[in-house]
Amino acid sequence: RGATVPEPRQNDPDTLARQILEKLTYSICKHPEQARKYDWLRATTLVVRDRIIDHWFASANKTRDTGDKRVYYLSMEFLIGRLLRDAINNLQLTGPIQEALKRYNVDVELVEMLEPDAALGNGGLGRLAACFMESMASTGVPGIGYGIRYVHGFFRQEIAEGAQVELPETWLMHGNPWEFERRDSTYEIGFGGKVVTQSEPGKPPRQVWRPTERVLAVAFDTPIVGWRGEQVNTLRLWSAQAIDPILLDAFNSGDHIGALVESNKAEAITRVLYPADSHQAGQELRLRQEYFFSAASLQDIIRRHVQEHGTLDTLADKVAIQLNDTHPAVSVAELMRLLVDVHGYEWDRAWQITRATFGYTNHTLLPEALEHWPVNLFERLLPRQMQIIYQINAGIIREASQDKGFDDTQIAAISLIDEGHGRRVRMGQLAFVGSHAINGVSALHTELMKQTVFRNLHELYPERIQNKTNGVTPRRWLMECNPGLTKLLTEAIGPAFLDDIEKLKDADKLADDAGFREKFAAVKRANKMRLADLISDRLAITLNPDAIFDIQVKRIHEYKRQFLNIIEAIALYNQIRAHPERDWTPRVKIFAGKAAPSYVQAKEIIHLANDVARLINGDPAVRDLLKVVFVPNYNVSLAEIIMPAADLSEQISTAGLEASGTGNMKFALNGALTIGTLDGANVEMLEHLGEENIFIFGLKADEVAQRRRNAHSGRSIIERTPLLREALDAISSGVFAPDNPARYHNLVSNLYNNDWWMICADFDAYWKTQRQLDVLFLDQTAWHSKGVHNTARIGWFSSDRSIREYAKDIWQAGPGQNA
Ligand code: 26Q
Repeated sequence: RGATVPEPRQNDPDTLARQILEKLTYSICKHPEQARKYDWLRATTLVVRDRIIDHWFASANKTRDTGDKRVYYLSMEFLIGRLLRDAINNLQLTGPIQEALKRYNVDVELVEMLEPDAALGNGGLGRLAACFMESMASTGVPGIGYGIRYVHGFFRQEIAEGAQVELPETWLMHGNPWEFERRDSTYEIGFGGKVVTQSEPGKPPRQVWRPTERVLAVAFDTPIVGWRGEQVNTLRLWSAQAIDPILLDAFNSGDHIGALVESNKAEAITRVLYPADSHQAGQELRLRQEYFFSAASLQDIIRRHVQEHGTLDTLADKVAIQLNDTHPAVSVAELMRLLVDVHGYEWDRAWQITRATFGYTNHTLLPEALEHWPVNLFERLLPRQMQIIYQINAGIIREASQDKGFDDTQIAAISLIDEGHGRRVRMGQLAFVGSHAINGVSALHTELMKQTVFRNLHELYPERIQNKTNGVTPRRWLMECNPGLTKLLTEAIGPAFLDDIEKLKDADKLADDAGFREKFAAVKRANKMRLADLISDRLAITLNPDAIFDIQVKRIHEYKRQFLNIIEAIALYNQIRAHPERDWTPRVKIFAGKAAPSYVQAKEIIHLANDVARLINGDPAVRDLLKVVFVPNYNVSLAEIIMPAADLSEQISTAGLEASGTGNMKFALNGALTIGTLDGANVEMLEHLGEENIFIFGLKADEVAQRRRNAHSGRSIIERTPLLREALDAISSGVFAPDNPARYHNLVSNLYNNDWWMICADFDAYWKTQRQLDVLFLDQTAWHSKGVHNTARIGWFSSDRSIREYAKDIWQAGPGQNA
């Protein structure tokens, strides 16, 4: 094959500059004099892309030739962000590209910033999938991501008079140079219709699904380059297309609109990402999306496997499929259908192959977020898959009652059908029983899975649940977003940490080195200035770069308790006004995050943050001592500017509710200290960082559960906590919302009557810990020393480590795993 591959490309600035000019001229048709920044982005991307393609072919060929096991990561969401800087960094082209563009007087950073974010995800789950794709490529795991090519990604957020406004996102507007349409990987996906039994003489009868509706799934491939460019994996996203773009009969008979109805309906499947991450809406379109991409991916996997191995007997030896939450869980039923109905496997053998192939990762315990579909909707859309689910269920129930002696209550708990709420298919149970390994995303979360949602299934299959604590990729979340710190670390401990991030440990001793600490502080200050400039440009708010940058950025949710943070800001504001003579540590409270459009309380919290910001920032009495900022439209690219600029990271969810969190890891990697609850991965961060380097407060998960059982309410706490009472009184009084003084009545009365999220219960501990941090910040030596310890000790929370654990314990794939 060697002869057919072009010469490897040179990476010196001269060559790069020449090729960029060539792309600008012949691919974009622009003269350098007329070229806009956007044209330079495109030209640069194409030059970088050429270099990726060589490695992409090589990676694909290698896996095919060696017959190594492949990992398929099925996810409704991939929250990628921008790709150019990631690709340049991983190909080691940062210097040369910068140099090449400088010859045309073009600043590479300004060019990179024009790339739209690929925002094909809501938050943590989607961003984890993106980190995992990068880490699979970086650790040499042949991994293919399967997802949906949404035309409109996660909505753009604007703030109008303090309230969130959702606007459509249009990332594909200028085309997408990273994707390759693959018309030769197109599959038909069916919906609806009926199941018929086919009998041929001498053969057992077969079930055949006859769908009434068919759409095409067309593949679009994006290369994912690993660190040092060696391995390039594929992210394959499916786009829906009508089989007949127009119904000519209808069109010719004058029904011009009717002729397009079908194609619109087909293409609607991949039109938009659902922007809710905590509520299952139960909408038909969502189920269509889930089945559409699951069915397309399985056909693709099976075609490739049969092409290479000639039989599906070996599927589980050569293929691992990971289900990113329950969103692709219908895959379990679909693979059974393909094996039994299409490929003629006997049921038990098919079930064995299926279970050996799938793994399932759970990301939430919130009951309102667990997917369960009405049986009648399921039956109408996917009649054969529904039958298969009943049959799987019968087998599991038989096993539970015969082998394990489960009683009726236990059976009801493990059943794939929830009989209590108008008959629903429980996708969590389906994913569980169809997988050989089920994992949670932090040690605490995995324990709670065993005790709560999957208690009975865990009893039935005690070996199946394991923990895989999340991680983040250090390339994007240190090297690319914080070049200043990366350079400083490289000078201080050498470059070994670039290939093995746990070597950051070598910097641990530098916490006591005054010279290093000063440089560390200078990098932090420069990053804070950069964020302050952004905030000044976008919001016309001037920040004091010597204040504590206290930052909470994440989806807006009651359980994440942005409300607690805002209440603390108000209490602090009241105290500064009451005691102006005290030695207050200046603080900037920064918030960012999006609320699901239908989540009323979350939107009220955004509104409150903005209302409070307006009042406090406009009060000359506090001046530089306290500022509150809500930065609109939080996304991956904004996170890349925010993470390096934080002094203090807020990870304050009600204990037991945040499955893991990953922002917590990004902040710590960039040297911020954490104030947080014993929740999700914070628990393990405490173990790695040491208790003197992280600030833990509040109720623990079992205490929260206990209080909830005992009908805890906030009233008595509020009555005996003046700081809290005064802050809540201020909110209720309407001072923050003069245009609508009643705006926050509900938010506050919920605290008095219920305090479900333990905001009152945790307020005092939170306040005290914040004041402790105030004092610590005045001792910059102590503060930065802890900051250095955070960066040095957080390396374990790399997604490389997570991926190696999945590869070894769940997939049996990747380096060292292929016998
Ligand atoms: C389900 C049904 C219908 C519509 C939408 C959904 C849906 C979509 C997205 C449900 C949940 C999500 C996203 C969940 C999520 O992001 N969970 C986060 O996952 C992170 C990675 O494991 C964890 O770090 C976070 O703790 C967890 O909240």
